[in-house]
Amino acid sequence: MTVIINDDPIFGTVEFGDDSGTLADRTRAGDQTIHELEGGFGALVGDARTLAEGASGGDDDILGQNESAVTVVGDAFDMLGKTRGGDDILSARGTFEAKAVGDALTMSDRAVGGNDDIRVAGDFGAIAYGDAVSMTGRTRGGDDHLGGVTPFHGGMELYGDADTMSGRAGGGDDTIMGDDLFSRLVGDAKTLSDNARGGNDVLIAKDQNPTFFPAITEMYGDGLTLEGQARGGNDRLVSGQGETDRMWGDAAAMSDQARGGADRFVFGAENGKDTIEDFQTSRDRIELHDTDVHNFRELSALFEQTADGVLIQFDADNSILVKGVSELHRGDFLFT
Ligand SMILES: [Ca+2]
Ligand SMILES: [Ca+2]
Ligand SMILES: [Ca+2]
Ligand SMILES: [Ca+2]
Repeated sequence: MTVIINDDPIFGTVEFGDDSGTLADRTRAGDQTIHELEGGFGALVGDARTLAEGASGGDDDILGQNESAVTVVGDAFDMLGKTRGGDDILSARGTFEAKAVGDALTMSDRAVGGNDDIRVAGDFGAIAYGDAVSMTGRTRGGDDHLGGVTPFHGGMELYGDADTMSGRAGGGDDTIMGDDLFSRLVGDAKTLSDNARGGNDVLIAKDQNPTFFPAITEMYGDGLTLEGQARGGNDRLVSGQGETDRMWGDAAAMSDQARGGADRFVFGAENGKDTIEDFQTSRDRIELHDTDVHNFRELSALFEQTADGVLIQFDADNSILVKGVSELHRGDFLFT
């Protein structure tokens, strides 16, 4: 039994799976299937407006399709106190813009996100967060799977946990798959600050579809920015075939006290023209799978020192630029 309200100040019409108010006192919300294919909804929410005081979200299956913009949320607008999100299956398709949030718009206190499976498709833009837009307090993100498409170059942004993580928020171990066109894949959040901690994530760029424009994928193992004393996780970033990947194992910008993890950068044959932006010798590693190069002696013959770092030039169309390093050693590589 779902509840529809028509007067939400942000979303207009909102459909809630269980309750348009607050669920508390150890209530467990039901497992709903909500499929709205006709549009007219600003937001679909799996369980309630607010989960508080021991409440937990159900395991919902939610699909929202709209001719303008649609937002699909797995559990609630807000999760606070000791609450838990369900393991939801979410799909948002907007003719203009699609947004999906695995658990709640805001998670605070000791809220824990569920393990969600999330797909977004927006012709002019798609964005998804595995757990929340904002995570504060001692919240924990779940282990989510995210993916999607943007047919018209709108750009897709996928965040394993949140937009912002602060306090002692911790990210889950997420798996994030890219698109053919422009994708930004982020293991944890756009910004991690205070004592936030990133999870151990897997980011996979999609192989280039030759009928499309050249694909560009930006991958960040933890965030765009690590502030305060934030810590990154140990992430795995997998290059897509034939496209341009820009890869940061940790973040593009880090404060003096922030620390990254030990990351793996993974490449196969026909990797395209890729860049590793923040390689840390003797901490991170580069894995080469099924390439024509089988050992370090063969590989080092392809090294070229440039002003930006070491360029590994396989051929005219395929290379890896390892920025900011003056030399690379045998121990920096794995061959399989
Ligand atoms: Ca739910
Ligand atoms: Ca989640
Ligand atoms: Ca997550
Ligand atoms: Ca991470």
